[in-house]
Amino acid sequence: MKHASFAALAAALLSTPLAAHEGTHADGHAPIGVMGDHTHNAGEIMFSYRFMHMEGSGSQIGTEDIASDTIATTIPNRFAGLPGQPPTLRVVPQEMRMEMHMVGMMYAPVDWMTLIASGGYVTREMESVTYRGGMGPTVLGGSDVSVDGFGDVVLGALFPLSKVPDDHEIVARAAISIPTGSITETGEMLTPMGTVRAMRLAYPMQPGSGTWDLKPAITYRGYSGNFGWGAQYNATIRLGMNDEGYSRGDIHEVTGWVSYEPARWISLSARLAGRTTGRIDGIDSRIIGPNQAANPDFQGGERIDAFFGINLAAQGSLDGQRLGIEIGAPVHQDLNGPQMSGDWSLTIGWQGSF
Ligand SMILES: [Cu+2]
Repeated sequence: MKHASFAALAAALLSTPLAAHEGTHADGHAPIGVMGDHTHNAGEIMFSYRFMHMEGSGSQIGTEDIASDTIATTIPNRFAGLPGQPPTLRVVPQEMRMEMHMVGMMYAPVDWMTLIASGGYVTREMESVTYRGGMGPTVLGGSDVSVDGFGDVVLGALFPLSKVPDDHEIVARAAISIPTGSITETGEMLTPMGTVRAMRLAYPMQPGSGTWDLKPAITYRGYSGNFGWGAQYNATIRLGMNDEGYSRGDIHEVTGWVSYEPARWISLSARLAGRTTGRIDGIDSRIIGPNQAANPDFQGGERIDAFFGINLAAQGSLDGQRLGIEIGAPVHQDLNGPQMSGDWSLTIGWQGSF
């Protein structure tokens, strides 16, 4: 009898909306910039769409800003000695924009596992200035190149290691990134000699990584009253080299946030994220130029970003529909440079559970 009532209680708890996303609490999900934070109950399916925008400008070496003229006249070009290659970096990136439309799907065939799939369409744009000839501070002109295409696709699963509705959830992610994105995009660049040449664009412009990557993550989220908090570690571990002979640096990220829910349908969050990204290992023999972004060593570094976010959760008949917005900006950057600095980012996302 006692066992039967426990079983009935457990069944009731699992079948109520409370167990799904901890009800429709707006803070039942992490800030929209965090992936893989929650799982679903058996039979649930969720679709998501995120729009991301990121901008960067100027250059840094380590934590220090460096002026374009200084880069153009003092930083050695690693390709110097090859035909047409000047001794210093005569093409200096000024601004970069990245936009991504990302769609995701989650499906839980069983309570202990939620399958995930996501992929995006990326647009990257970079403006650079070209200095005249092999030396001196005279600007010859500029190039504005843009690339768009599908990025890499992530497939995997989330496992709820511990899940107590309205109290806490611990989620582990096991996922793999499939190299569906192009790494051979080209664009027309103005050379220091005044000619415009179509060439393979530098590493930061390519939509894909070209490598199969492991994407592990572990997330903890907790709640008490109107407050929520969470933390996640996630990584991107490159498996081997891509077809062009290099691999992007591994990424390790730790993020933590707090949220406040003034009403059930709205939650405000503050988040910090620290990330280390390795240099590129190997080299693409077709990415050559007097440009910092063409140097595999001038990639990666450390950065800490601060974010402010809002989660909205529909109530009543639109239950299961969510909107999230998060804006962020770096508070610390220590770059393997010269490398372009990040300025700010925006993520807007919709999530719908069925
Ligand atoms: Cu979901």
